[in-house]
Amino acid sequence: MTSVRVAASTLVAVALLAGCGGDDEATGPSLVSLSVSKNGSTYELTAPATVEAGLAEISLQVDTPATEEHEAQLIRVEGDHTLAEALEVLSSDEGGEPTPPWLFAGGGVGSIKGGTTATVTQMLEPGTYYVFDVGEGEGDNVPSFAEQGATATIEVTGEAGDAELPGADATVTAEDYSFTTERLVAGANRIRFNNTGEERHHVIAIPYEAGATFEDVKAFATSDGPPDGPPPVDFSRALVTAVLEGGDSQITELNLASGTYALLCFISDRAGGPPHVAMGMIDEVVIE
Ligand SMILES: [Cu+2]
Repeated sequence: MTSVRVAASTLVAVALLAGCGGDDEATGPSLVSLSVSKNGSTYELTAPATVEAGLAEISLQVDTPATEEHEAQLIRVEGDHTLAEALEVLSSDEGGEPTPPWLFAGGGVGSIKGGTTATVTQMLEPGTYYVFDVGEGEGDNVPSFAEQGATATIEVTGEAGDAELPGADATVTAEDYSFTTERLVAGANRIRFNNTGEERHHVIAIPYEAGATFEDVKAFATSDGPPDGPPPVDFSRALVTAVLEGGDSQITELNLASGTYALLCFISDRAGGPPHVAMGMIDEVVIE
């Protein structure tokens, strides 16, 4: 009882300090809590049914074995397109087909290991969003976790306003078709990931294996046939952000070790075609 009364009086004090109980400025970003869990042989993704438009802090909690990697990619749709339609587009995307004009990447939380959580901060425009765990288990041609049930729908309501993203320590900028980075260091980097291009991009950061060169990594990442020899990068330590449309940004975290990383994008143009890595969207960054 005491804590409830303290909380209530704190709210009154905050409202008085804000000068106006209904002031939007005092409410801060919308908190969007997502979680993925394993339910027998299927997966479940929970999300709030509605969220206020504007600045949003989106967190993902993954309650699965640590050997699995999960993510929460937001997809915004225009018009009356169902979750099943959007999922079908995403599930067949590997062929590099054109993206329908009603489907947009909406950010979200990139890949994280089971038993961990991650948070991003970004703007949410009003509209219908579907959340898909586009990760998948080991093996070829396995269904994504989204195809095994890890999906949700969020209606974003109201006006987006013009709030600014909070500050970050470092930046990673994707354009068509390259990356630039500023101030990345060993350890936990709170980064601003900017997509200043026209196309959709994400960033995948993968550490080099000892002795690997940029030429080795480039040859491996762009080879058509099966690569010969062991990979020059350590996929088990890959870091993956969510996909953003051109012009969008989000604040996220990259936990880097010292060493050399390849930065890659595997998304294709809206018009279809090869993944961007095959168009030269691969760079390296040395972390100290
Ligand atoms: Cu790209």
